[in-house]
Amino acid sequence: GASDRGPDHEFIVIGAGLCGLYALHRLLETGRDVIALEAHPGLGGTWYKNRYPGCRFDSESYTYGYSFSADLLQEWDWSEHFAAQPETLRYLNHVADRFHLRRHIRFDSVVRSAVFDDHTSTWTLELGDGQRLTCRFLLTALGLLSAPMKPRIPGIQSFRGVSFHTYDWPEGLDLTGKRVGVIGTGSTGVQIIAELAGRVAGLDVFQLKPNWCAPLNNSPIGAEEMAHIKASYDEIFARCAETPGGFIHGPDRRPFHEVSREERLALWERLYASPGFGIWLGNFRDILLDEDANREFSDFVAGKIRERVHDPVTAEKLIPRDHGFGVHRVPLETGYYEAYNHESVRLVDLEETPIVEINETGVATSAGQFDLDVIVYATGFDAITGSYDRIDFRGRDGVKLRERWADGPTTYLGALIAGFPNLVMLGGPHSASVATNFPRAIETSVDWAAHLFAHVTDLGCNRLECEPGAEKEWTQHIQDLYQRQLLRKAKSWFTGYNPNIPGHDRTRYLIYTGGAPRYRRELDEVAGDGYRGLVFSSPGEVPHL
Ligand code: NA7
Repeated sequence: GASDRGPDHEFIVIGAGLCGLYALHRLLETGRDVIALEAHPGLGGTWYKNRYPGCRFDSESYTYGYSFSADLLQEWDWSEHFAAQPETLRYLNHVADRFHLRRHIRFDSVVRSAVFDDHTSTWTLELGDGQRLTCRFLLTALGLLSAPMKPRIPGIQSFRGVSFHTYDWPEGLDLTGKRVGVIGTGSTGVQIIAELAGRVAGLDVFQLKPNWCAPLNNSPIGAEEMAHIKASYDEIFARCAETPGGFIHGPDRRPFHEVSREERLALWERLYASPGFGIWLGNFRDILLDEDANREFSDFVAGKIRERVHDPVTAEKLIPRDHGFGVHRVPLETGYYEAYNHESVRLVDLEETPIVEINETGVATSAGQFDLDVIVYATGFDAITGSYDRIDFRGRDGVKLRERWADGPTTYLGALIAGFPNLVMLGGPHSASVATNFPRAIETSVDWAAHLFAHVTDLGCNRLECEPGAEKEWTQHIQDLYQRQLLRKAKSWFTGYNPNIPGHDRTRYLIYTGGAPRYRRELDEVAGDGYRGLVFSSPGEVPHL
């Protein structure tokens, strides 16, 4: 625990990805004593770990950079509208160097446990190597998709070839001449499949269920266009601030049924040919709320799939039947559907012919054996709460967070947890960072937390926590917000569904679905109300809640 001299640090941030880096910068800027602990040998989180071929943004590059520094915006050039992973990782390293963050990051530091001491109001962290560190305030920037999940398939250990989860793509792996199997067709699988098709000896895609994908329509950014973007950053960020998703794409709020079929089709053709998430987030709002509107648009996209995939049987298998467009995260693609026109690419429909086992030489389905040199598990993550479950968080009275959250997260504002004083989640469950343009949302969360800490200091306090009633109300609010949306029925990581985790086979309310502007308003109102629902206390006193 903390000694008489107080904790080792005033603040510890867990994670040095996009969110942790900004939190570090923001606290250092105001003269705080802070370090970040990063599990991996390098910074960048998602962009450090995901190195699979084809990995790139679905956010416009120039809406993904940090907005806090005008100088940074003016000096950084993006090479493409949707930059590939190496460029984003370079960007984050540039930011770390530019703002002298690196020396405040401790790499290779996996946090195993975090235990709150009620008497000293401090947190004690235990690292993978057994080292202990104490801090007054603990900030979590753990990432939304940082706990990879391999499938539970019999015999998975017996495969003699190379196999790995997409999160752990081996460096320097050469796939030339190899027979590759990809299991999983979410955003990650879709990017990999499109990239590898025709470049390997054989590509077998093992599809549990298809997703609705749409064209990314990426293109390079030339010098002139970059200059124009730099001159427009104020408008770009103002636009992102007003849309629910934090993108430049905002919904068309005209009632769907009042717009003629002709006009709808014209809009859809335009969106299908336009870059980025416009087709999802710049479409009629009703498509995500109304079954009929959703069906009509889904039929439109199904028509596109049929046009792009030559073999009609394969095309039908690629069209989702169990959910409509946009209720899952929409993978954006470049040539994904055309991948299936290559002779060397086979689609294995696991609903029709399930996997029986993985054996020494490949994957056995009920239709027979698929011999492979490499198996890629593109099977996703224990999303949003998985990274929290991997750390043994203990709050007041030894309460375990894992147990508190067994049926789904409970939070206040997606930032605080009752019974876990001095812990502030940045971009955690129930915040708007999930399912929106992540950097825009985490700037909101980090800025709000920074103001909160300034408030604590002004009060001369060293402890903050939220009232259980406030947490209860917010958690209910999260559930209520889901009810308006078609995505409430989705079986994807948006609703905490995961076929590989026992018990995650029903809806868990993980994300704030009220849109980023409303989320920001709710945070601002709480702050303006003297931090309604929060209790502050001074050294020596323990509040009674
Ligand atoms: P996702 O979107 O969770 O996709 C995982 C995929 O793996 C999805 O197609 C799953 O099918 C499939 N899956 C999961 N378990 C299995 C098993 N056991 N057998 C076969 N197939 C399986 O993860 P991604 O990495 O693609 O994307 C994550 C996010 O990263 C993405 O949304 C972006 O925001 C960035 P299912 O859908 O369950 O039928």
